[in-house]
Amino acid sequence: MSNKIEAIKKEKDGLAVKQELEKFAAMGWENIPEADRDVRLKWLGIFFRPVTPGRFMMRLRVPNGILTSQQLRTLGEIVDRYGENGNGDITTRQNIQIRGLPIEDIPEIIERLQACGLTSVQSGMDNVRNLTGSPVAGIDAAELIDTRPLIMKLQAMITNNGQGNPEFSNLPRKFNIAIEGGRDNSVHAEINDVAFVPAYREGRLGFNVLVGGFFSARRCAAAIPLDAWVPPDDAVVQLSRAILEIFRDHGLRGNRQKARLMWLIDEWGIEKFRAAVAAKLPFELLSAAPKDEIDWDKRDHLGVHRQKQPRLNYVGLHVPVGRLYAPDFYELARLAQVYGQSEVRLTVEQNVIIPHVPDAVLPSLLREPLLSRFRPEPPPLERALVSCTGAQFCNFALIETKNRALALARWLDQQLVLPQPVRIHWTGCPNSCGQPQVADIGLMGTKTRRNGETVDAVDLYMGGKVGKDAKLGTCVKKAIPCDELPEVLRQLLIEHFGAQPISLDTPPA
Ligand code: SRM
Ligand code: SF4
Repeated sequence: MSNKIEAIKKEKDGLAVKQELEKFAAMGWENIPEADRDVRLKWLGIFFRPVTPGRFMMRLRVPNGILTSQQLRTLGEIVDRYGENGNGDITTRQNIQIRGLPIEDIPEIIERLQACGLTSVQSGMDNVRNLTGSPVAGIDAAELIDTRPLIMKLQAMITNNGQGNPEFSNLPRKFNIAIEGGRDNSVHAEINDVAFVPAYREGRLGFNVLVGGFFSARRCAAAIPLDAWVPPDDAVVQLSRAILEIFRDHGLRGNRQKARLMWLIDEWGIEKFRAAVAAKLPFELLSAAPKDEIDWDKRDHLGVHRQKQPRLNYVGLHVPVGRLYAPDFYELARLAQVYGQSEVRLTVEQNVIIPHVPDAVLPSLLREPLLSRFRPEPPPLERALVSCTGAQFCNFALIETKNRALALARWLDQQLVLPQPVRIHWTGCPNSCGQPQVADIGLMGTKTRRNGETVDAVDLYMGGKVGKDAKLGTCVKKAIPCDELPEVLRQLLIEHFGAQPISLDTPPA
């Protein structure tokens, strides 16, 4: 049995469009054959957006979420050209997407990105997605393993040094990999197809391995132990390669709803799967360490924190729902250059960290005008807000998310005093890009009927736990009309999260 996407891939590999990009740019978006425009271009990270036809989105790869000031400036310059159509988002995979790009300009954009060490290759469709790692790798005082060199090696292997890797250009479906090096599971290991979490085995520090975590409209599953431990070296790359080869060669391809890794593990059983992985490795695959080292609650990395390096700090800035415009890219680049070492980190909460800020200049950084918008200490609900793209740009969306999420969080922050941040995640449809299942309160877009009319609504998720003993939340109430949400959430926060009411203003429209 096959499906439309498998047929498209069989006819011509996704990566083949690399050679045709100049031709597509010359012919204009209306004339590009549909399968190339809507599907295969995603192998280069180029997404046709039916909501804004002619204005493409580009999804980059930002391994471990690390960007330089030069890269930020280049991204700013690229989106700047497109006026009000140009913007960018920090994604839930610690990554950047930029928008508003006409196809005519994309070959030149790719050259500019390459010149500053960025690639968008194989960031969409049936490829390995952005590799997530601890956002404070190398600077976290309590770090166990620095994930940066491992992630860079893995990125080089998977993308063939950013040039595109035909070995992994035809997976049955998307594939997510995360490497955690700290104690707080900052990468959401449990929702990745493969995740490495720090663990001591017989006194040696390495990683226990989890497999099969994923979200889809059909099913959500937390990753399960592979019963494997690897040292923090090339073994991580070799094991990832072995799992990818097995997924590529044996993963289910008939029904795209059942093509993620966990479905293969279900069909084979974890023992057979493990044996197949072990048989591919040039070393003996050891059994898992008895326990992992994830023993902290998840940090959000906002505010000022001391680094492991003396007299240096990292400063986490809250970027409301991850949205960046050209001046924001420029200003972040400047702040990182003036106050740090020309580097920023992105987080899966869609925020940004400026590392390496010396004690002496910290007060001046905290007085910078950008920090009144990208605040180090925002109010508790806005602080922990995450939202997927939603209807503004995503054609799968059943509702608008980012603007609505922000307006509601801001209103609730004015209404209530919260004893601690409450993590609210919005996602515009059941694909769950905004990860409502990891949130304290998850909101998934849907439609409902009220008085004979179809209205925007959300399904309410609760019980998601992150960090130590992470657990997926579940749907507790279906189809709450969005205009009833202010009051519903207000009550929920009072009843379940210790919120105290402070005023009785009118809810946002
Ligand atoms: Fe996603 C498809 C946006 C993280 C599960 N996701 C899409 C598309 C490409 C659909 C489309 O073509 O319009 C969305 C692009 C909209 C746009 O214009 O921005 C989209 N996904 C996103 C981002 C940008 C959400 C965000 O605002 O941050 C995230 C980009 C991550 C990245 O940098 O690579 C994003 N998507 C996720 C995650 C979260 C994660 O990885 O931790 C998930 C759930 C985890 C998982 O995949 O297991 C996720 N996206 C999906 C799915 C369901 C996959 C499945 O197996 O069924 C789809 C639909 C699909 O692939 O068919 C999807
Ligand atoms: Fe689009 Fe749905 Fe993903 Fe949101 S969850 S970005 S609406 S596909």
